[in-house]
Amino acid sequence: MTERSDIRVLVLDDEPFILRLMARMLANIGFTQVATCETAAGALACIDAREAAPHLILCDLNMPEMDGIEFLRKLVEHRYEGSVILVSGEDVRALHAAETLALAHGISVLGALHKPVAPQDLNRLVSQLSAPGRRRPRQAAGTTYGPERLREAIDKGELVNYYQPQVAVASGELVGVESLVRWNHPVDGMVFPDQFIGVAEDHGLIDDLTRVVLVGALAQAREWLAGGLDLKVAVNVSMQNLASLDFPDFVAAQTQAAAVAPSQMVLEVTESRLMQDLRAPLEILTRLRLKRFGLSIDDFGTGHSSLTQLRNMPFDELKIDQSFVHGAAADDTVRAIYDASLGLARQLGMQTVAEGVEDRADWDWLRATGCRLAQGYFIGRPMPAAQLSKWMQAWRSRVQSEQLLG
Ligand code: G
Ligand code: G
Ligand code: MN
Repeated sequence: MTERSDIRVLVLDDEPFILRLMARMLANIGFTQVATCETAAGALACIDAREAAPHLILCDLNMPEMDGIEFLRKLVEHRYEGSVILVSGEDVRALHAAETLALAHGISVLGALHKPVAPQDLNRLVSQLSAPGRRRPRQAAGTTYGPERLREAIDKGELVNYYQPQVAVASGELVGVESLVRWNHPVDGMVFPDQFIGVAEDHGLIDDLTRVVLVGALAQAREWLAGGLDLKVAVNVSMQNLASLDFPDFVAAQTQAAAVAPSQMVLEVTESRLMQDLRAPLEILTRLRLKRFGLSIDDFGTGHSSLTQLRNMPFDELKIDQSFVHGAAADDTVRAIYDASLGLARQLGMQTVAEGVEDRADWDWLRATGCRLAQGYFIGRPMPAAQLSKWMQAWRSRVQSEQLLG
């Protein structure tokens, strides 16, 4: 489906004036098969005419009778397989909420347009129709693995650490890495943590998993030190790890055995579910802090990584979640949350890391706002340790050639 003249478009809006306007705009950019509809019920009838069903629907949100939100749900019930663009005069946050909802429904949403619609914005969104790899909702785990198989993987050493660089925004220098575990599955290939961390947490395997990751990260830190690379190494710690009171002693003993300074290690904590009894996590984190380990509050602003945690737990680093970093420069809401998080960290004397730096605009935004560390695909993807020195060379030359330091 590459030619615009082959694409059946349906415009749904209760205003006949808007329908005429949008139809003309679509015709101007090459769409010849454009139908219009004043009611959601009428649009659903078009979808039910299977062979003539539209490939793309431009949908208004605010309509009498059935509104656009209800229409989105009906689209799923009517097994609509095409794409959707949301169009509304509502404020951008309402439009964004509707877009999120549509994605959660599994609908292929090309984006949202604010009224009055600018022709170039419409053109930009529809150009994704023929582009490969257009946005799809993030799928939940495809395969899930049973606890027995995961147990075996842990014991057999099938888990490997990948490392994602963290660089200083001011100097571009590599400061540290985050360890991100992968399962090198002999049959299925590379399995990502979303598909097994939850299983480990639910079946009492997370302590052993974290220990394997930590020991691997420490060995790697030692190897880098021996090669003259003094890097901070972060490890993700599940809140469930903070239920075993011997955790700090284990961490301290392993760190000492690897001849790594505690201050070189960072433990990133996310609270994925609410903890009832805070005594154990508080004891554990406070002891780790006293031993000079770095403690980072991960995914800040999401889930239960909240203000309450900031108040109670002795964190010395705040990682701004990627959803408040990527696109911050261009989105008022995202920017407000990013600014607030950064300000909070500063007032509390915490280090700041922004994750999810995906493009040059994100990078420039961090430079303008003075976040200390940056992590994300724009800088480097998670990689096996052996690739780090190659990446460092490439990054250094990019810093020069792309003038990343201004
Ligand atoms: O790269 P990525 O797909 O690796 O990681 C997905 C999620 O899995 C992230 O939320 C990350 O924090 C988590 N994760 C990655 N490695 C580990 C780990 O070793 N332990 C825990 N508890 N979570 C991890
Ligand atoms: O531990 P945490 O939940 O912060 O895990 C980081 C997750 O984000 C990992 O899954 C990692 O692979 C992923 N990630 C790292 N850099 C980027 C990025 O620039 N964009 C996006 N979307 N994800 C990233
Ligand atoms: Mn993390």
